[in-house]
Amino acid sequence: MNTSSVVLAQPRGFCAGVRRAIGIVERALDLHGAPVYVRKEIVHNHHIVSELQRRGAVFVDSEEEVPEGAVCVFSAHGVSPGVRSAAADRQLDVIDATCPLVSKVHQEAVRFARDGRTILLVGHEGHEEVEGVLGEAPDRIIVIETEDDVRRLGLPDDTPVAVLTQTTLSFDETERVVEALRARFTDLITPGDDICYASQNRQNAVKDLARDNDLVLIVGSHNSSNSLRMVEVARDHGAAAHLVPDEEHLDLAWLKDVSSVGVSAGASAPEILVIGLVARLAELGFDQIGFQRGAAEDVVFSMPGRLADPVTGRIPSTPLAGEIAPAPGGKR
Ligand code: 2E7
Ligand code: F3S
Repeated sequence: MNTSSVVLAQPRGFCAGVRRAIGIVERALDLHGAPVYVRKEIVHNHHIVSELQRRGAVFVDSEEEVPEGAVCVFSAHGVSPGVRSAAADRQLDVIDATCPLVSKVHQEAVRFARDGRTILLVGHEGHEEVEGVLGEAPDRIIVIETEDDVRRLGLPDDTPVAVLTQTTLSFDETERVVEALRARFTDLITPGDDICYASQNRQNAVKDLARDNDLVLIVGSHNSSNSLRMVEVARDHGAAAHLVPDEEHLDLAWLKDVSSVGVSAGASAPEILVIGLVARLAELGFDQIGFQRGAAEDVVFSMPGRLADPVTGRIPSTPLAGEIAPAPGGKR
């Protein structure tokens, strides 16, 4: 008898910032009608982007591409002050979907720069979140990624520094970089909690999945930093692991000699894609489905007051996972 199994991670998938960001675009479409312009991908997931496009969102790379005076949503990853002022110059009607946990890092950057510290921002150069924070104090922020970067920093060891990080990094890897910084700099401060609750919880769940299963599959798009980190965490903890944008990208060669598959999803990946992958695995004989016992998440971020109902003044609640983005062609 075939006893191949699948275990679903808990928690997995949408975080509070993603639910809020997608809800903001949906609400803006309801209030203003199409088109609603969105600067950059609202979250890094191809399925979400195409579903919102189908409903009338227009995704642009720059605020300069948005017609003057039009509604423009800023993505969950945040923007630099330069982008905000360019949008104001074009008199755009801005709705900000920046995750509140990213806004907190912006505020820290402003505060440390004002205090005269050099800010070492641990993160991936070119990622939108890093670009946004960097823009808060471009002359005072240096982006670093690895322990080697720490060694290469051309700063005196007694430079007053502050350490901030991208919110979606690998917790363990970042600890190593921060330790190297602590070992080198004599006047260093770090708030230390920039990696968000959702990244930490998903990574912790993936560690257990990797210990208990031969293979770990992470549902997420290729530009999703937190999803990529989950793949790395699984590999670091002994499992073969792959990123799977959707079930069509499942490579059957990965399943050779595998009897148990752990499945999780990045913070921007909708549950519908997880269901599709699990259904495909079941067709292939992985039909014993189990669930990890993991922490329930109850974090909810409120929607901007700007999206209140014009008649009742009520601010809509943030949509729950599963209410968002049905399968292509599905009904709401
Ligand atoms: C915003 C932030 O959209 P994502 O895949 O983004 P990353 O940063 O992981 O590429 O996931 C949700 C999200 C995570 N972080 C949104 Cl700052
Ligand atoms: Fe925010 Fe973390 Fe999600 S930074 S958008 S809660 S992955």
